[in-house]
Amino acid sequence: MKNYFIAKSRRVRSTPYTERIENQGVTAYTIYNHMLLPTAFGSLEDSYHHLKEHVQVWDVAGERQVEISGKDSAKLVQLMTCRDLSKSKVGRCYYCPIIDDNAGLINDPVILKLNDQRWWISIADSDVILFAKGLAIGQKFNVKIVEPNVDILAVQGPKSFKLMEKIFGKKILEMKFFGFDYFEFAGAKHLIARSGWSKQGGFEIYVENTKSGLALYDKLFEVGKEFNVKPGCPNLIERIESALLSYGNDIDNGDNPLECGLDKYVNLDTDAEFIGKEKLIEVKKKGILRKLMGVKIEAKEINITKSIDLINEQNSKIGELRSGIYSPNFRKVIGIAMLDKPYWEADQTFKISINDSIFKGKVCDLPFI
Ligand code: THG
Repeated sequence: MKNYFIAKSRRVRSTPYTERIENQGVTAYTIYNHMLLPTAFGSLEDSYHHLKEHVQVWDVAGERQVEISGKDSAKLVQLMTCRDLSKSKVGRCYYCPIIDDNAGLINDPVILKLNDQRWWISIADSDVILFAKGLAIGQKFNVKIVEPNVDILAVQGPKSFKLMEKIFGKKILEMKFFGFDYFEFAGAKHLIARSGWSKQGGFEIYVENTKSGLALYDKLFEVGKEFNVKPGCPNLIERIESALLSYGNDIDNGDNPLECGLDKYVNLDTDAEFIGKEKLIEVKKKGILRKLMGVKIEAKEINITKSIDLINEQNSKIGELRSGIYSPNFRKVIGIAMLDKPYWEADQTFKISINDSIFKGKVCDLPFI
């Protein structure tokens, strides 16, 4: 596959860390929320093995925040998500599908409750701020909606705990998964959460003070030497093996959260008022007609730039592959696919054409085992 350069401009926003990662050898970017998001530092497989064994620092500033504050902020945030946030607590993160009136996914952010009248929606790649502003205007809500200057640094990998402890002290280890708290560094307070887009453990630092954040960036590499720290980024192999969904790739506005296996984050039996509730109740009653599943394919290589049809023995389309990569762990291509009813059962077989060759594959449950 031939590769092309991304032409940088003001519209394709750089991050405060761009200069640093370019000095450290970033080799590929994608665009995420109109911002540069690194996708490779050389070999994906080398980075995958490193992430599973050591610790990496990631520039994920592209995970932008939509800040909603004011008297009606809780109402607006609830209106946007099908997850019941009525019992949500300050100091916690919540993975929340945002849906429209047709129950189509608008985004799948992490929502942070900063206080009763201030929330951060840490978004995947779609313009949630416009949806929020539209709703607030229509509902005449008393809220302020902005994209604050927050640039997340993720510290991921099994040795992230030792590295962060060295810089911030033992207290950082007390945080539970998806909890957050404030920690001081170089004269500034930083919100740090126990979260991140890998399943190797770690933290996300929501940097608001760029000067202190850059000093912290350098400190992480200085102190991290003994833990074999490297610059990294969300790793396609690791995230598919871990079944972390990517909005725009695995799921989009044409899918509802029940089709995407996000049932855990759909609350239809409470008083929570949100857009798309009636539609979701109807979908749940009728039952879904497609389902997001894992697949394993007897191939050594794949490069997905658009969805690829999955075909059964009768040569009918039974679904589409949306993401995929060769997995060193399973020694075959694994991927995330939308399967039509009734072909979504585990062990269902299919054929797929990759680079003009036909390969055999099998449907499996998510997460992969
Ligand atoms: N961190 C932050 N913001 C983000 C992401 C992130 N915004 C964009 C994108 N990632 C949003 N998507 C996800 C998808 C999955 C998870 C987080 C963000 C995730 N899921 C866990 C899981 O699936 O096991 C746990 C969810 C739960 O049980 O609550 O972590 O990575 N700041």
